[in-house]
Amino acid sequence: MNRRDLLLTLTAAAAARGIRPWSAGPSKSRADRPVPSAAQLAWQRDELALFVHFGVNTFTDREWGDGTEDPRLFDPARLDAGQWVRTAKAGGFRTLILTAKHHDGFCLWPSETTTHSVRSSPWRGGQGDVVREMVDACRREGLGVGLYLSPWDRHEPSYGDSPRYNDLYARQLTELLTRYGPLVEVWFDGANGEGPNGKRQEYDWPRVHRLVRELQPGALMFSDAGPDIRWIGNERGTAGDPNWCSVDPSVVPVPGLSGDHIIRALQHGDPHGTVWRPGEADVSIRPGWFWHPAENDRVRTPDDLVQLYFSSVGRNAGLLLNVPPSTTGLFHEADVRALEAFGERLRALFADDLARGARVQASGTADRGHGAPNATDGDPDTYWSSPPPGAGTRSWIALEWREAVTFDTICLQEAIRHGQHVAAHSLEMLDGGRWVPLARGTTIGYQRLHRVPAIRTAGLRLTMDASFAPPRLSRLAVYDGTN
Ligand code: FUL
Repeated sequence: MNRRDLLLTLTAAAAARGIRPWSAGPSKSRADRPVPSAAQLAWQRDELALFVHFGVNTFTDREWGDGTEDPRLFDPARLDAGQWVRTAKAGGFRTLILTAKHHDGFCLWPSETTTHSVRSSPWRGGQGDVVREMVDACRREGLGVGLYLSPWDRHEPSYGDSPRYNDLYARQLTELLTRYGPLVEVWFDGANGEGPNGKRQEYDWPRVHRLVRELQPGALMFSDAGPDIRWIGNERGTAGDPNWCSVDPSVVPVPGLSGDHIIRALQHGDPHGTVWRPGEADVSIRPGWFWHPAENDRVRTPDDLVQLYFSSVGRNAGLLLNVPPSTTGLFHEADVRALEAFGERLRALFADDLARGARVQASGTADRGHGAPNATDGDPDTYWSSPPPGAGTRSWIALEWREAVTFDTICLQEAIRHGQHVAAHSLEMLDGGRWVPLARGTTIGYQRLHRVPAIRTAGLRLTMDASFAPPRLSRLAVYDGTN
């Protein structure tokens, strides 16, 4: 959709609901629009989480076990969760999310609910607990912990006998929620295969959600239906454009529904949505989620990982990158090298914000204390607050350098603590004393990254072309990724 069409669509859709985008005149108050919880805000600022798919599939070279796997297969000779955590840290990741149980039903912790677990394996003489080892390693290094408990369980005989299995699932979840201290994220998918008795399992999502809220009030729940973080609608690590954090909760009421309109809603969110539910883009560093020896030379390159960062975190989503340990219990050296190089690339790219050395001006400031320099002070909690523009005008913020600078990356952030409001924006650069178009985009949200061909200029101007409320910009940063 071109920009004119986008504006028309937004304006028409908004008018139908009594909300006027900013370019169409003064808007309703910001209070009408959703904002993140403190935990959601912290989650968005974390940006990167590492997914760890590990279990019996690692040893059978499969993606989905059928539940008949012998627990004695599980015997990672050199398991060291410290290596996972060190690698995650080197890559800039803030949280690790482990498959405590995948669809095959094998539990990586010694659950009281089943013998199909590490307890029946030779690993650590049956005394081991992978969840515990990962949690301890994360705590030592100050990283957050998340757990994935697959509802679909191909081993458990009660699966399909809905109330009975729901009780067992609640007990497993309770173990995970009570034994390991605070969790950042609890990860659910909607996979819902047929039970051994041919019956379809009806999951009790309200019960699951209540349990998490009660036992881990600070944890965020992920699924395609949220309620706190939504799936981004694909497993390619690419958020939609635009990507709103707000959603209409009636479109995806429970996990596991399918349909084009649902995928669209997950990809883009809804600018008129009443609920704040940011998107998370899950993708694997290899073709599969689990480790397969044949894929050791198919690990994503650092360039490719940086590209994923731009298409997810650079489009207002979180990135959940899967890195599967091998049968040794360690990340393979190819994955470690790629993650370390990825971390170095990002650190180098974002090391020197050229906006810090620029003079910054804006079309206006709504109130004292929220002036334009707040957008370039590097503090995510301060912001430039624009007053509502007069009729026919748009608000802008501009950087001017005494001497021309070279850059190819521009980072924009809204102060999302106060909501996501910008629907369209454009960037211009100074060329021979005139402002000429450089790039344009739709919404901003937590973060919108623009990559442009490297340019040399003494000025950059951001104009807000449409917004649902006067915008608050916490960040306008400029980087040179060419060296
Ligand atoms: C899906 C599963 O079926 C895949 O095996 C993988 O775990 C992916 C992250 O979620 O629902």
